[in-house]
Parts: sequence; C-alpha cells; structure tokens
Amino acid sequence: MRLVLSGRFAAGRACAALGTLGATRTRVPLLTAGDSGKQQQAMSKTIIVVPCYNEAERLDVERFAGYAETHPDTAFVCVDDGSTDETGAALQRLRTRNPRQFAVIDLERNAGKAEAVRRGVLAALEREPAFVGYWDADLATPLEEIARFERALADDAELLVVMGARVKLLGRSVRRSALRHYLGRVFATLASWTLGLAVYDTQCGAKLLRATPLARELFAEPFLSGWIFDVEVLARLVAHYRRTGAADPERVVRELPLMQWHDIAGSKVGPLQGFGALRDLARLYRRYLS
Ligand SMILES: Nc1nc2c(ncn2[C@@H]2O[C@H](COP(=O)(O)OP(=O)(O)O)[C@@H](O)[C@H]2O)c(=O)[nH]1
Ligand SMILES: [Mg+2]
Repeated sequence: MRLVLSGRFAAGRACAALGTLGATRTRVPLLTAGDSGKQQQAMSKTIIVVPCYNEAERLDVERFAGYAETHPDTAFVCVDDGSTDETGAALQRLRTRNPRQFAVIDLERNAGKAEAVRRGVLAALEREPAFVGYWDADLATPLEEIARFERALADDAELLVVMGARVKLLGRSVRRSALRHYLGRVFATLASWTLGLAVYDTQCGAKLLRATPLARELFAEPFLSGWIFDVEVLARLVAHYRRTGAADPERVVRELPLMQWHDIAGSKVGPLQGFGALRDLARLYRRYLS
C-alpha cells in the first residue's frame, strides 16, 4: 500500500525519507520537518483528521475551506482511503487552495475507517499540535463544534479525550432516524458494559484528544476492530490505566453533548454491520480487558 502525504504540510520534499509505521510494515513517508513544516507546526494548535472514502458527493469543500479561513490555528489531514470516485480531486482542490491548512494522505487501497484515522492521527502527531482529533467527512457534526472540544481540553489539564455525544435534549438539534437511534443505544449500552465505563455514545464521529505520548500510544498499533475502533481506543485507555494505576479513566475522558448532529444521507454503515460490531466487542474484551 502506498501512502503519499502531499502539500507543504508534508514538509516539502521530506517524502524521500521513508520509514515503517505500525505492525503492517507499510512504507510510509515520515514527516520530517523542513522549515515550512516547522512553521506549520507552530501555527496549528489543532489538527483534525478527516477519513474519506468515496465522499465526492458529500464532501463540502466550501465549508471546510471557510472554516479553515476563519480558524488559522486549525489544520486538517484528509485521508483518501482508496476512493474510486472523485474524492481525490476534491481533496486536492482543498489542498491547492490552502496548502498550509490542508494535507492529503492518499492510501492507494481501501483500508477502512479505523486504519485511515489511525494513519492520519499518527501523521498529525508528528506536527506536534496541542490537540489532535478526527471528524466525519459528511460533517454530521458541524466543524463549529470543534471550539467547544478545544475549550474543554484547555480548561481541564487532566482531560485527555473529549468525545461528541448525540443526546437529544431541548435546545439542541440532534436528528437521527428512530431505527439508527435505538440500534445505536443497544450497541452503546453493550459497549459501556464491556468497557466498564459509564460512556453514553462511543460511535459519534467527532473526537478530540490532547496530543500527549499516551495519545500516540492509543493509535500506535493497528486496530483489531473495523467500525468500532472508537471502543478499542477506550479499551486501550482503560487497559493502560489498569496497568499503571495512574488515573481513573472516567476522569480523563469527557463526553460533550453536541449542540447539533444531523445524520447525513449516504452512510456506508448498514444495520448488518451491527453483527460484526458485537463480535468485535467480544474480541476487544478478550484482548484488552479480561
Ligand atoms: N477511511 C475510510 N473511511 C470511511 C470508510 N467508510 C466510511 N468512511 C468514513 O467514515 C466517516 C463516516 O462514514 P458514514 O458512512 O457517514 O458513517 P455513519 O455516519 O457512521 O453512518 C466518513 O468520513 C466516511 O468517509 C472506509 O471504508 N474507509
Ligand atoms: Mg455519517
């Protein structure tokens, strides 16, 4: 699998420096910092990874570009996960328009959301931002929510992870079909039991982490699971704190009820994936928590 990081974000010609990353031994251009890379680094407080698989129809280039313009301390790493439509061209348009704030990682073959996010997060961490996160390309969670996630991390030095939670409350706009909502609630409850954590919504595609060595550790190894890698990140965190006794995981993770979350048509996750998710929950329990 080829991975190309393009744009000034990729530290110019640093792509010549090849290394290996994770257990898959994929050849990966390391993000060595040239001068422009260092400038970029200094300016990006937050880097958001956007996994994209065949998102040409849904990717709203104007919304991403507009957000970046008004938030110069935020950068995006968009991971084109072997798309077969025009996603690559749309992402290149974003990058060309604003190479300082948009980088594109181009995975030649589809590796799945978990691996795409993992690659993006590891690449982003090389830039040493204060915060690193991931956000669904369909913007079901609007980018404007990022500021609240940043504030939560900035205001509480002990917090490591802030996760969006889709909770339908008065004064908030959370729109999801009843079927997806109830299937989601069943899954979330099982995930919470498995983890032994009072988590409400593991699967929201909007998360922000403080960019610490522990954050890197959480993404260092390829995930066992496909769609429920968010649960696996939490399982790794719980296992870490069990091992070290350094903190209570419930103290370092916070769920933030979103002001807006609208389900966007065109999801690639169907109800059938639920069975795979249950199998993956059992595997996660055995691997990290039993
Ligand atoms: N990298 C990668 N991302 C994917 C894949 N399938 C979906 N995604 C991304 O995952 C995010 C959420 O996908 P979506 O289909 O809207 O799922 P849902 O909102 O959870 O039902 C989007 O950013 C997609 O582009 C995939 O196979 N690989
Ligand atoms: Mg979606």
